[in-house]
Amino acid sequence: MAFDIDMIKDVYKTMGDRINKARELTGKPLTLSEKILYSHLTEGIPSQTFERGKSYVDFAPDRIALQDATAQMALLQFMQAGKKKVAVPTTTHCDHLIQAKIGAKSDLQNALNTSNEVFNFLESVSRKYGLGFWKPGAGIIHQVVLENYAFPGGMMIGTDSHTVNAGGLGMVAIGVGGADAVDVMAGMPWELKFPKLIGVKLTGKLSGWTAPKDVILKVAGILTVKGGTGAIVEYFGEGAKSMSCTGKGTICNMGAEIGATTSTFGYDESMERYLRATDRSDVADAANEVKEHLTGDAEVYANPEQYFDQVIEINLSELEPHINGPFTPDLATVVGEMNEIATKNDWPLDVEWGLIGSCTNSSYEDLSRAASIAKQAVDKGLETKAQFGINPGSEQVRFTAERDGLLSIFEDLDATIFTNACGPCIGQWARYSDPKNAPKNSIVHSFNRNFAKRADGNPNTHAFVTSPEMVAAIAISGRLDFNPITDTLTNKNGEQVKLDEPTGMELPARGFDVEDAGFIAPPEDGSGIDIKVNPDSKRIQLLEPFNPIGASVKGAKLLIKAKGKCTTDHISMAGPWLRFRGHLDNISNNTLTGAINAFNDKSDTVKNQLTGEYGAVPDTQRAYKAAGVPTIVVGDHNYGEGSSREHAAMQPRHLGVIAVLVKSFARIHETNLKKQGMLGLTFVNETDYDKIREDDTFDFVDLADFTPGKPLTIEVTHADESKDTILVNHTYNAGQIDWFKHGSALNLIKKENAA
Ligand code: MIC
Ligand code: SF4
Repeated sequence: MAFDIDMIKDVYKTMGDRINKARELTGKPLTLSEKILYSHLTEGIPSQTFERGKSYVDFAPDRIALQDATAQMALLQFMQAGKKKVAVPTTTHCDHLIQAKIGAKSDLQNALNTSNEVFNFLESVSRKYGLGFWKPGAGIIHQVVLENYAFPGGMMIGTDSHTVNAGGLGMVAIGVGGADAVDVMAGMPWELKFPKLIGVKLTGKLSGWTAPKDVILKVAGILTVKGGTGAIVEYFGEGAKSMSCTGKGTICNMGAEIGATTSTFGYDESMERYLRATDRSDVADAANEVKEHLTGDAEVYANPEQYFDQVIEINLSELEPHINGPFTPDLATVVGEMNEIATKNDWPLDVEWGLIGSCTNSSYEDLSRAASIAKQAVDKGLETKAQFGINPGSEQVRFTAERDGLLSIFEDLDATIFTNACGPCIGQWARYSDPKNAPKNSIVHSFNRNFAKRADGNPNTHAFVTSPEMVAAIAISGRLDFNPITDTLTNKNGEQVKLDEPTGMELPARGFDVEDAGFIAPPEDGSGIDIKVNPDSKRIQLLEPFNPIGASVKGAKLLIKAKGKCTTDHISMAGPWLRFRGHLDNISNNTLTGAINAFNDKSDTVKNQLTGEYGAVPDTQRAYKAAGVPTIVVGDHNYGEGSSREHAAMQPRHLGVIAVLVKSFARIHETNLKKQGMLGLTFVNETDYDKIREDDTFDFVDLADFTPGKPLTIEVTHADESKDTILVNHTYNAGQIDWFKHGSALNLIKKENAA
């Protein structure tokens, strides 16, 4: 039986009327995305239509998920909101704070030893405010959500960019910063700009070595890391129906890597099978009754060009296996072309590690397909050249895979089975003792992100993203350019052998099983629970409200002009810093340390305009703060790409940065800046980026007249006294300007609650 089945039934009860009304108002057939959006308006039955890419809309999501690394800040903020209980079903998942080093058992124990303070904090806050709690080892948030909470036609938000994974079960599931989650936990509407719609028509059928992962690796190659920004990607067509539900989850998951707001698929038999296999026949039965509302209208799928802003068509029968990378997930290479491209670019061809797992590819089906390749290696007398690591997605998957002998196949190849957690995917991989000076090498994995230093902290690691079965094949061969479709390998007896195509099981033939899934339900009434935070704690710090920046900003200095890719990993690195996610002042010591200074091409070395000396970014910024000098950060395109972590906004805010001025933003990061009462601005003329010099001073000329839709003016004074006046755009609506005026969105909630 499913969690919160009554809530799900309520959603289905009201859906039909809302969708019919939306169809009437828009005067056209509807995509699935529109059906879900229009049936989740705060106002209930829609009374108006919205303009895609323009209108800000208030939504009422059905549920929320938090993961340990972001939950700390989200819950610290929620504790200030003055509420007794969360207003919608919410869960906390402990998955990011677990290192991958020796193997599941000792790594989990080590995580408990080192992060118990944080886990205890999260558990007691969850109990107090009525959140379900998934303990360390229970699994990766998005797999656990897919297995337990996602439901077709639902809308959820989560404080992690890969919340979008739940689109595999037909949801509109969106990654947000903690402050957005706090709004919904506090019973307020959740605001989002009505997304644009990209339709992806899938024809044909996957076969052989091609996997669902290749669909999204191909789409990433087409759309690039920012091509999906502000849009929902809706997949449809015969090819979509022919894929498993968890395969669809993989595709939606990596929609985060193209900047998409989310991705989704219409309800079909694969989803029904998955719901029944995961003990949710009640959801499947309820969904079957409202089936027509859980997929796009037939007219839309018959003439997609008329209804989507952009349409892409992919023939699965012709799709080839891909390997994307290094350093960015959209650099797509077809497996057979890797030799030429890698040689040309001097990417190491020897592969040292193959890692299978992450929220993207850690389902039972994924493990079974990869295991079918691993088994051949054993049977055909092959020795693996690279090392192997496996992170199962959840305890349910792990337990079942162990029962069915899949894990022992990997162990026969000396694979390390890591904890059911994020592990290497989030830099929690203790691979080197001195990662900064580690050698150039290649690894392949089935994760979603491969930014520099992400997995192991080594800037020289070239990480490539591919399907789990291809990871297995490449790890066995030890070569990045191995093409299992054409190439042979030499076995122990000196014979040439070929790997057969992978085979797998969509769902376990004997059903899923688990002894302790790792869930702790909250008590009915948690109001008596006392949350204690030690004021000397290095890990958790209660939050102080931010002071408003005010309408008069003069004499601001440039902290850094970042050049090229500046992801949230560059702004607030994960890995070893994850341990400070609940302590704003401590984690602020990593602020922008990964960003490349446009004036010297170095990271973490910027000029302090007060002394003329060069120093680390956090130290320099603290010096400005101590001197009471405001600062701004300048950046390139898609600034803040990557994750939902609001630390990337809160840290600069805490240290006294007042504005971030860039060529363009990633969606979640832009909202996070707004929520924390900062200025997130974009150049009206991108070339003005080139006018910014190292010794510049900035006066905000018309901030007192901060109005929706009206650009702001900044006067830039250079060191030689010459001046440039530059115009900057913003996307603040009236409510968001109010957050700015109050110092943060949370300050406003508190004020409204107190009134
Ligand atoms: C990631 O994949 O980068 C993370 C870690 O899951 C982040 C969230 C975080 O920074 O905690 C994400 O994707 O949102
Ligand atoms: Fe965890 Fe990696 Fe997924 Fe982020 S992308 S939730 S770090 S497994």
